[in-house]
Amino acid sequence: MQTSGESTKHSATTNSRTAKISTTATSTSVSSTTAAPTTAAPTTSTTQSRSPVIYRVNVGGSRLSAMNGGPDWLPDSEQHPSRFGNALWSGSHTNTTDDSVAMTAAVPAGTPEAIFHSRRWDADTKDHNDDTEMQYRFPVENGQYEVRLYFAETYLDDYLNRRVGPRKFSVEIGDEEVLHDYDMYKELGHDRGTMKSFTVKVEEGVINVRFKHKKEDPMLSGISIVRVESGKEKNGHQQ
Ligand SMILES: [Ca+2]
Ligand SMILES: [Ca+2]
Ligand SMILES: [Ca+2]
Repeated sequence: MQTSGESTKHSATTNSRTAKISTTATSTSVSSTTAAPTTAAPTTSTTQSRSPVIYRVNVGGSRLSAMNGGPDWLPDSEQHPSRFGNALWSGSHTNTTDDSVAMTAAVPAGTPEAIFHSRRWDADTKDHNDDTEMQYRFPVENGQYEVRLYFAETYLDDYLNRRVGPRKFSVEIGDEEVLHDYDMYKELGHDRGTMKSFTVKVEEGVINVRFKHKKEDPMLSGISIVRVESGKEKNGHQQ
């Protein structure tokens, strides 16, 4: 069982929604490009020094070197939780697997498989009203960004999914719900990683991503923030 009996204290400071992310030009402010093959477009090594990736966090694990330019994946382990997350308040914990994780075409080329070997899951308390949800906040200059969330169900297998699952949670970026009752086992099965991308326009200098319980514990393997310019990613460089 991933749920822990550990109680968590509500933190008004970290749980407040100060982020305001406005809608983009289209009718929906946040667009999902879950499985678009374009996200896995091949890149050349010459774009390494101009990567538009602003942040990478290996959620639940240790620091990982970037495989094709851009910033390293920063640690977010039990011992060294990310400064961008709220692990100390949310009651979230980490876990790892040694099993290999297959990756869908939505995962950008050059993404280290190792990011899927570690994860952070947010313990739920008995009283949902008193629970602090897991969140990540990234300070950024105002502008347009792509928020990339890396998911793999490395805990629930068929047996556990039937016994304690399904795992379902929602994700908010700013005040916008971008994933509703996401069931990654249903979508991916066991030990298969994917990336979901959401484009947001930031007007108040911060990107705030929250993971909201529905059933079992929200779980995340990695997160990255990519700057978008003029509706396109700078240099067309993806990862
Ligand atoms: Ca929590
Ligand atoms: Ca496994
Ligand atoms: Ca990870």
